[in-house]
Amino acid sequence: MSETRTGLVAAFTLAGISTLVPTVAAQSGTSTTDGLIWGLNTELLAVAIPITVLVEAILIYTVWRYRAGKVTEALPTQENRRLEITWTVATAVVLLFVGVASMGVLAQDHVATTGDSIGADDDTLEVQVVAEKYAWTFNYPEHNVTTGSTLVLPVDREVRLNVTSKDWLHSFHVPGLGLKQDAFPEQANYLITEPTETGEHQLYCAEYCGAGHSGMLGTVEVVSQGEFQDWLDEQSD
Ligand SMILES: [Cu+2]
Repeated sequence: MSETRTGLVAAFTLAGISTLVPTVAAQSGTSTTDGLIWGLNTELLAVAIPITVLVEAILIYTVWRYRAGKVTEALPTQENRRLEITWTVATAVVLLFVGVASMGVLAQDHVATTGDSIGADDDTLEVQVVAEKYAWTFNYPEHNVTTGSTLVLPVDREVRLNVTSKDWLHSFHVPGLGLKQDAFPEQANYLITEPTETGEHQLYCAEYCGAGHSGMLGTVEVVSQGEFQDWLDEQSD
């Protein structure tokens, strides 16, 4: 009995230590969207890693404890109602946590925006993202500026991207900022985010759209607010 107890204590200790790992690895992200997604990832890992370690520890302990030569005959499992209730409730708690944590992130404007819902306020920068075979065009309607291939965004300011297409299905995908949205003809799909770090990110088309699909690339440049203003001024000259 004391051997079993020692094994369980060891398993729980390992599980406890492993929860520290994802906490240390947590990161704030390059945009509010990216931060929310990575935050959820970290939370889920904090639950998944201890469970993995616990199951592996019990498995290894069982293999060692009941190895050949020590116990000669396998015995049928006895009914244990308390144990069955425990693992049913524990599983339910874990699934509930995963569900609630995921919904908490998915329900946010900065992760999933549907239709023309939108919590965009007056200070939000509007950009129209137009996809066509095989290029991207960005239009800043408030500033009368239109550019191709490079989307320039100011840091620490909310931006609302109105993603659409001129011909058929494409998808606006910037993994570095945690952004992805389908582009459909005659339909506006929105993305709301706020870049929190300056830097350059690769833009991909993530919906197979024809022979030039693999070359349908672009760049997203996140610059300081001052640089953004200078860039806008340059464009309208
Ligand atoms: Cu495309």
